[in-house]
Amino acid sequence: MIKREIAKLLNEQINKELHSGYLYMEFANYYEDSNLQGFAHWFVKQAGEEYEHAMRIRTFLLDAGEKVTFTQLADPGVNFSDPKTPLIEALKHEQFITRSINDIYEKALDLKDHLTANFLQWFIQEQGEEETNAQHLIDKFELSGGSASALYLLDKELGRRED
Ligand code: OFO
Repeated sequence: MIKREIAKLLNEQINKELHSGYLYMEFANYYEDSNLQGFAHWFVKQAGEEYEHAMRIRTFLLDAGEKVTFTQLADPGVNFSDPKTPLIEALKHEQFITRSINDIYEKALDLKDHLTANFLQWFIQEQGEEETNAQHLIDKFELSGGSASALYLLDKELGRRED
């Protein structure tokens, strides 16, 4: 049994993960429109991961005998004027998700819900990796120094992301 309060937070976290995917697909739309198909591909892959995160929480809740409910996804509400901005927004978004996961983890520990706390360890690790990846994208973009040829090569590299 997991605590009711925790089940509610995990349901909300499903929505946040789905929203992350929705947001990243909008980033991909922007990059497609900017002829940066490699960047677009990278964010399509990331959106797929977000969907998997949502389903991982859904399965956990169902296995614990809890009801799962989805709510409406918010408009991504993004409007970019240059290709670096989505990368910065992605890092900020991952930091927001990390705080959200950490809050649920701390609440689970407060309520002695060790099953959920243990389940969330995977997400804590994953968030560390996602923040690192988001920072690396910014670093690589900055290394390109605005040069079209360097951006072209970075786009090619990002287009090779497999998972
Ligand atoms: Fe689900 O890890 Fe990103 O947001």
